[in-house]
Amino acid sequence: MNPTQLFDPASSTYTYLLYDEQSREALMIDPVAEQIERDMAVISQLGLTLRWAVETHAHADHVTSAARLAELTGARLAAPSGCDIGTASTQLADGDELAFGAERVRVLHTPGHTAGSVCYYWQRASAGQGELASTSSSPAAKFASESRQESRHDTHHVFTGDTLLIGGCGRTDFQSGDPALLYRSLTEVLFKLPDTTIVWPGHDYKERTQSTIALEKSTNPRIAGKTLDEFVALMNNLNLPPPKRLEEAVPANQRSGLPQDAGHHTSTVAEGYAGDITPQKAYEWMISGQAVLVDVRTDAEREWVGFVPGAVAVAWKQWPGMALNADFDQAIRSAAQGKALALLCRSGVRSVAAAKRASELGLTAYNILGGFEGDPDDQAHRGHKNGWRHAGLPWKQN
Ligand SMILES: N[C@@H](CCC(=O)N[C@@H](CS)C(=O)NCC(=O)O)C(=O)O
Repeated sequence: MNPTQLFDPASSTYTYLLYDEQSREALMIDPVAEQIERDMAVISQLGLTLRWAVETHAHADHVTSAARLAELTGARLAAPSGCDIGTASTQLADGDELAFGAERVRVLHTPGHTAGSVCYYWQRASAGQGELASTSSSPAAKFASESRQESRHDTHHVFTGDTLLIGGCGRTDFQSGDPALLYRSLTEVLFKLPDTTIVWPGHDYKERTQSTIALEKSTNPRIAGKTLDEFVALMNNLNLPPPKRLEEAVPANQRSGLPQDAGHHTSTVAEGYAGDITPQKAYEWMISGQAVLVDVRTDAEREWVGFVPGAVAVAWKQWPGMALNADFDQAIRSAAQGKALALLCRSGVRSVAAAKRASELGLTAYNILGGFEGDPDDQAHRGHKNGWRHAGLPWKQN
């Protein structure tokens, strides 16, 4: 099956879902924060297990949902090693491969739009027969009617991020951009792929969906027939306005979209819930009786990783499958007893979703930054940067 192409209209960003038809293991490229519910629904409708959430670079125009996807699905985060995305446990170099079932994508380092930018090349292992059910009531058929899921089975695919766009290419005027490096990446790396390779761009601003290497090589007005000097001159004179979300997006994407730790501030105001608080503040509130500490992790996490004595357990989702806890509303209402809630999860992602839901129910709910285990460090080890345990607050293990 060709990749499933998903679109975010606000940023004209394409997200791609690739999967192995036998094992149903999947990999998602460049997910967008605002589309997480759609993406989770697609993963579930197709019956997939997401193994990887990956980035082509640290985006400047939208914020990724990679960390939240990882939290919700158990997927691992992978990002190009030159992009300063320290939250990704797998740092990718040229030639690395990421496997999902029997399929694998290969990393092509293609600097130019940014120094760390990569493309992903997928030469499909299997030439399956397709599987869109013919009955219109099946989940796959319903999903196919709402998105661009191709029933074709092309063999060679390249996901080009912002390195190569249809009839264009990524700009090179910020974030370590370099037009000479981009020229080399286009002509020496991408244009050396088989001509029939399908080009799946990171954006399109004119509703085009795909191209091929042969077509871009011969018709792309930025690069076709251009010398290095001509290309560099053209790129240096684009005079494009900066992306509207540049200042916000790059730092957020370098944390895989995780919320910023608010340090020692008491709380920060957040959209849809009462705010973010440090673990220290949550502990103070719990022992003074000002708030109820609610652990929204799964039973399995509390049992195996550790728990906070005195916290009330109300799971947001449950393992296995991470299905939403159907009793959440009722349980969180009875946990509150008229007090504010401080919600704790693994690293402060699920607790935001739970705090938003509790707020919809009329409760005052805060998110505890960094959760129980904290954000991963450069080695993907949790507990060294932030979070409840890092702060030395009380906890126990069974
Ligand atoms: N208008 C968009 C940004 C458009 C833009 O600058 N896109 C970047 C990728 S983030 C690019 O490289 N564009 C190449 C081009 O437009 O030629 C926004 O404000 O977010």
